[in-house]
Amino acid sequence: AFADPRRSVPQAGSPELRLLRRVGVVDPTSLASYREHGGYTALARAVELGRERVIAEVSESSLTGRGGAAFPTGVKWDGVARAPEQPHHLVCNADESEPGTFKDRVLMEHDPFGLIEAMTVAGYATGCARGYLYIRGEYPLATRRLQHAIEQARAAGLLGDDVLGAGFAFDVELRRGAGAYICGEETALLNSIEGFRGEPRNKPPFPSVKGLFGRPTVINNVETLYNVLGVLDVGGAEFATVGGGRSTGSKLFCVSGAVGVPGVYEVDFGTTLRELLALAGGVTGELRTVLLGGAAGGFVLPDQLDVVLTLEGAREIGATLGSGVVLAFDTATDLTAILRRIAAFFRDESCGQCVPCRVGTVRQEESLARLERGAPRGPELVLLGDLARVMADASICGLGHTAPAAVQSALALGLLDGPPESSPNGSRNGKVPH
Ligand code: L3W
Ligand code: SF4
Repeated sequence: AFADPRRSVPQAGSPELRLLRRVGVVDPTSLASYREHGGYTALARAVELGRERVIAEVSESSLTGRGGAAFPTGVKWDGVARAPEQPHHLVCNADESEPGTFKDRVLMEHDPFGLIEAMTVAGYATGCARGYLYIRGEYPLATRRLQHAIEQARAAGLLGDDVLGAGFAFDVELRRGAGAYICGEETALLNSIEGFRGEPRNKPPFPSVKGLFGRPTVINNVETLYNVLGVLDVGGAEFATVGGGRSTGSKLFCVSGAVGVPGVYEVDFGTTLRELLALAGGVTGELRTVLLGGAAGGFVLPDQLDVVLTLEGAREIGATLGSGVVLAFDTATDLTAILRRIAAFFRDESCGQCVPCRVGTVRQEESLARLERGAPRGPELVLLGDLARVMADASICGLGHTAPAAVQSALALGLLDGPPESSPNGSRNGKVPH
């Protein structure tokens, strides 16, 4: 039901820039079908341009990472391409686990060759002979289709020792996760591939300097890599004309909750949240709030629906686009129960390596439970604010940094019972001051 190309509605740019253009159109089990629908033109173009020019095109496109942190892809690729230590490694982070996300699954299940081609382009440009595709264990169909696509590509000389007969080697190895959210954190993922416990490493050094097996490593989200195909098909300059600022190209959003037609929607950066909700069939019932950016994101009020969906626009209202989660809640929703569920999720998924997160996620959930039972708000809000600050300041990784975000956002916007009030630590909409 999610695989409907009509949900791809970018307003500007060439059709080649549509991430969902092959979804529901191409036969995902057939390399011939993929080629009939524009497959492998980007790799051919990459080889024609040469490594440096490919990275220049990606830099010119201003493409940023779609996993949530929006780091410039060109900068990442350039760093690894220039690193003197060998070998270089490529990793695709397909451990899509943020509650409310399912966009990468749609791409991988319905256009698997696209990801293999995009990884090959990335490997070629950055000098990696081996790519690891780390996929969420709960995605069996995507795993089967990708494995099949890898085998087909190998048989056709599109992976292997001499890709396209162009004199470079590249191959892809699939690795399956085992159900831990934390393995989507890039350094925990690297540890998991290496056979160690999935615990995050301290950063820096960033993976581009010291990553998989201690070597320079490019690690990109699935959606980021699909964008590279469009960059090469139309050129970085044209890609950059869609959207603007740090938000170029289109973006996939996973819209769910109190909307008429939940699913994955592709829109240009710059579309408003109101327009996106309308595309998804509109809000069913009376809207209470929208959670933007997932469990690590922030809430948006009904009078903020004209927020422009760009990195910059989201930041203006103290929110984040994260990995593209849009979760609508109507007035019948028990938001305290939702927040407790989010808190329980982070408590479950904390790897336990550092104290602020291991203890903080437990204390946060306990406090929300007391609030739910009607405990006086004042002391609980002070405690929740203190916990948020400590977790943001002293946790090792993004899970601990962002575990209090939704709770702080809800409190700051007065979404829980009681009159609207600011969080006692001065935070606003989930942004914890350092
Ligand atoms: C070289 C530097 N590289 C940063 C690289 C870094 C990483 C990327 C972003 O993600 C997000 C959060 C949530 N030289 C560098 C550098 N890099 N500085 O850029 O890095 P960073 O550390 O800012 O963020 P992060 O920890 O990788 C945090 C989101 O992740 N999140 C959940 C996401 C879930 C999904 C999903 O399920 N599909 O994506 C939870 O926190 O939005 O913004 O590659 O190495 N100087
Ligand atoms: Fe583990 Fe949480 Fe510390 Fe991250 S912040 S390393 S998930 S305990």
